[in-house]
Amino acid sequence: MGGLKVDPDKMRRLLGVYFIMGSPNTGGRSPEEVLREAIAGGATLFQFREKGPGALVGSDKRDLAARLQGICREAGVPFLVNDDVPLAAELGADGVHVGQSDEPAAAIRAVLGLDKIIGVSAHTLAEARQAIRDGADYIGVGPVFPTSSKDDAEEACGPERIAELRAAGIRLPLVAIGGLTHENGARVLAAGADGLSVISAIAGAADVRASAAAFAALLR
Ligand code: TZP
Ligand code: ICP
Ligand code: MG
Repeated sequence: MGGLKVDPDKMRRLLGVYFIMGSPNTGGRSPEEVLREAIAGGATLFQFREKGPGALVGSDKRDLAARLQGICREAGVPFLVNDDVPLAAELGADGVHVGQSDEPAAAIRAVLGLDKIIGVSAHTLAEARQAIRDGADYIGVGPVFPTSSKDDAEEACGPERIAELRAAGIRLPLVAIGGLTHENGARVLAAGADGLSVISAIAGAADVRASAAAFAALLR
């Protein structure tokens, strides 16, 4: 506990190459090794998202999370947990990312503490404004492009949605997600995103390190 809410400029920098992964996303490879490679390539933030076919539960999920948290800690990369606030609290994670069907950010901050990073998925201007009122540190907007990594994903909104949110005055740190590639990432940044949130184009890449590095190059 203690400390201050994360500085927005620092938050924007952290969102740059925001890698998301769970054990179903690695094509059978070791999640620890994939995470190490992604960080070596330039991932700036990590979210543990243990969802989808074959996802671990219970103590298996917690133990994997703890190992990945250790890798992040050694590298100085913040470690966030998707949805599971009790797990984030138990591990002392750096924060959480939650969706529209989860608790509001304000309630989560009351549990986790003022200094934790809380990200909220927003698909519309109204949801973005509500996330800001609730004290979110950043919003995740997407799917920007079609994705096969989330079975209940909404329809792709295109980079236009990000430009719309910026034009409407949303200044909160904002990361784009959904179907991002080395080819389309620049368009998303040009539309006003602070960073690129990626599962399959990094976790499923033949060369994980090179893929993360290619995303990092788009930020410069
Ligand atoms: N939320 C919106 S799209 C998405 C999530 C978790 C999945 C992104 O995965 P990918 O493989 O980068 O499209
Ligand atoms: N955005 C981010 C950053 N993470 C997610 N899991 C999501 C949207 C659904
Ligand atoms: Mg959720």
